[in-house]
Amino acid sequence: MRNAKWKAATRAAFALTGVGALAAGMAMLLPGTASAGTTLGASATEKGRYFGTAVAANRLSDGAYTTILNREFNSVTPENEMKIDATEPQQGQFSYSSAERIVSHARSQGMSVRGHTLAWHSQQPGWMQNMSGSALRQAMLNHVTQVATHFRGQIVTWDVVNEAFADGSSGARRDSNLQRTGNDWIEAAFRAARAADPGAKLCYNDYNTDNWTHAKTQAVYNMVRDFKSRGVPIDCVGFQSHFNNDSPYVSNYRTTLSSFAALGVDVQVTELDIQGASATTYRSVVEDCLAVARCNGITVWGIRDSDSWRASQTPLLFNSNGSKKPAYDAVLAALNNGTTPTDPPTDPPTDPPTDPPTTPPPGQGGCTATVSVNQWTGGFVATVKVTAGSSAINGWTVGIALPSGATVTNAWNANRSGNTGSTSWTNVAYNGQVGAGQATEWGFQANGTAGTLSPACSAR
Ligand code: 9MR
Repeated sequence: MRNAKWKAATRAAFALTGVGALAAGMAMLLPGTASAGTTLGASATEKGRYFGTAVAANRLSDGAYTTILNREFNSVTPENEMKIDATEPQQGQFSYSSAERIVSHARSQGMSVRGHTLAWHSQQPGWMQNMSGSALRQAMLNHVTQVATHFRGQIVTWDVVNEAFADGSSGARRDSNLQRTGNDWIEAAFRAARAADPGAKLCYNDYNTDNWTHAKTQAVYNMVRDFKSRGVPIDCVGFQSHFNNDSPYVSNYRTTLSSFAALGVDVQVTELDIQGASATTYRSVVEDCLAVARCNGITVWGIRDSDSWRASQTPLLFNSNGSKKPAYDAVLAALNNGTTPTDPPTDPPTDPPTDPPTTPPPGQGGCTATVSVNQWTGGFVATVKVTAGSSAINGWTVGIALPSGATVTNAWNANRSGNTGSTSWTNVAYNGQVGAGQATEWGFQANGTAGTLSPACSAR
């Protein structure tokens, strides 16, 4: 339901985005015309994603800024205007004018809006900083309810809770006045947000959660897994992805995104900036997102370097004078070159075949399936990896015998037949074609105990 709405919103955003996107959209419909977009938003839309930026309300009067914004982006995140200090400066007195300037600009341009953020230890107004215990818990829940209700229907995704885990090796929650109200403050915030705006996707958002081996990443992963197993309403995880020399991009970023996605949540790159704006690193981030079917979109944290919270690191896609940097070209090329997750291209491939003539026909090299299980008391998530053998495959079927008592409750990136006993799984439209030696991942969640699962793969 939310996914359908999301896609409709994305399509609407595409249809309404500025002139460049419209031109690209029309080009896409003309037979025989290359479908590569010419703006970040149009190209991302062709891949079923959005491309967004943080926006500051006080910059909307800068014509150079809005020209780039309207041309290139189809999603916006208010950089500061929806934070607690901005929206409830005095307890019980709500102030939405700056946020609404951004929302109405976005609406006039057909852009979607990510709401940021309903509950956070930082940028609290003075009255909240001074609160504790059940009074603070109540005030926090009231804030979530009021703000999410006010914007109901206008926000595609909310960052419900921001930055609740500690840095370093502890894997612990960050100490804060909110955390001291009880460990369940995060799930309470998510429940309040769902009740207030049932149509919005609800995200947990954090930084330094990019490296799969880091304790903080694992701690957030464990929380999301726990939330999914207990029915806490969480739909997505935001990876801020502020990359710099102290916290660099790492090649296991894709593993991080896909591992979270395998829990049954969407993943989004929410505040991307890269110290020095390496074109190679920007390209890698885009490729990693495109490689994960549930990576919905990418938001950069500002438009021009001069708009950045870290301007001296020149971390963005546009120079301070508004010109495109090499990183911009790399991002656009990566978006245009990427594989399409939902609508496989129908044009014949233009690259000459690279397989040697001795390669067996599709499917004859077979496939293998391996499964990794995350088990908790009463349920588990199984992540299944299908790897093509010595030739490319056009489709796959995996049989998995579940032990008695195990019942599948939901699945992603595969079609299912049966949810107990002998289950059979086949590819969906976008992940049946797998190159020789390449792999694709899908998964399911189930009640009960997995035991040892022995998947059997057959290829077409
Ligand atoms: O970019 C924001 C900057 O203008 C503010 O001064 C700062 C105050 O905390 O917040 C910045 O945005 C942060 C975001 O809300 C959460 N993740 C880290 C971002 C950069 O600090």
